[in-house]
Amino acid sequence: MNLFIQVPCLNEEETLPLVLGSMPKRIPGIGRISILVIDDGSTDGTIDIARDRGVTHIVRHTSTMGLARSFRDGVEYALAHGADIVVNTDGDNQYPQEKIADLVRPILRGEADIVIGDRQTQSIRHFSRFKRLMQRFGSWVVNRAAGTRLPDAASGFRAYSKYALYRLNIVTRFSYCMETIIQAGNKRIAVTSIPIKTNPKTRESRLFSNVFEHMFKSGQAILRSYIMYRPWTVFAWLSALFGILGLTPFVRFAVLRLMGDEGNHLQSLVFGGAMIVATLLAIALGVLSDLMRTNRILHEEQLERVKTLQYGPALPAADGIRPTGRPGKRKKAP
Ligand SMILES: Nc1nc2c(ncn2[C@@H]2O[C@H](COP(=O)(O)OP(=O)(O)O)[C@@H](O)[C@H]2O)c(=O)[nH]1
Ligand SMILES: [Mg+2]
Repeated sequence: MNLFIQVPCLNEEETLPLVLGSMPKRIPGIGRISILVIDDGSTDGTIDIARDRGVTHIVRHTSTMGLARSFRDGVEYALAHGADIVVNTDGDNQYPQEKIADLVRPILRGEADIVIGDRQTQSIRHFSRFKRLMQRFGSWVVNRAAGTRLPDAASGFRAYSKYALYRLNIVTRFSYCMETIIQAGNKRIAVTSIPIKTNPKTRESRLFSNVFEHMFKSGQAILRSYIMYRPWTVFAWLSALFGILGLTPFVRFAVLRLMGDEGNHLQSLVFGGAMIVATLLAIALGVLSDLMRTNRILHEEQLERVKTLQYGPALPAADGIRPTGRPGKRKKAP
């Protein structure tokens, strides 16, 4: 089994040595461990540090393209170089590299295809109460959208099997963490999590300047992914809501007429009419997005086949035919 540990970096010269210095040298069940640094257009000495410390796998962007793109390019590189498992960790030394062995274990055993390091955010001291609450709420929303039960949806410390990487396609620019969970849940990819303790904070987050920005961007990513996978749920609820709002004034008008009221109730009827138009629009959008969903599924199947041709076959955990794994239990579809 070939493991690639990828570290996306944007100006991480100060903390990258700590990350590289704490990488595991050997992991039971893993034949080769390769470190991959993805430099997203850093202007400091990140790349020199990586080379000095003996990193030979480097993906370099000439300009900053963002974390999601860096993740995708890293995965492409790792798969092209024979990765069976890819672990993602951050360049700010937030995550405990010693835990990588635990992170890949469920994959080696054929029990899961994605393993997430649960930071146990409720006990992180430097998180404010509000941030903790938002972390919990964010994870709850993601779990609802994905049909999963994961305690820490925003954690970037994860292991992915080759199979999971074949099936995931990242399309949003931000918050690929949330997006991957929603995709995994809807595609019935086995996801699990293990508890980890994060290292002391080295610096402020560069991805988000404050909690509200984090919430806004994550919310956007969740909504977009959800509409992608469950368009009918969204548009059926919207059309039901508009439908009720639209019919109410007409029913009221009919009842009042029967009771002998001669008024024309123009305002409420105009409002009702507008709501009925909105209902029809929501139904039409539902039909269109459902057709697009069918298209997406076909495209994704094609992409999977292309990846299989490019990088060789990959099997899901539930098949339990991993070389080092014991037979996995087939999960019941939720
Ligand atoms: N490629 C890329 N990586 C970034 C960018 N911003 C932050 N990172 C990396 O993403 C990881 C997480 O960033 P960090 O600032 O610690 O955000 P946090 O997850 O909110 O703590 C680190 O490895 C950073 O080097 C970016 O714009 N592009
Ligand atoms: Mg960080």
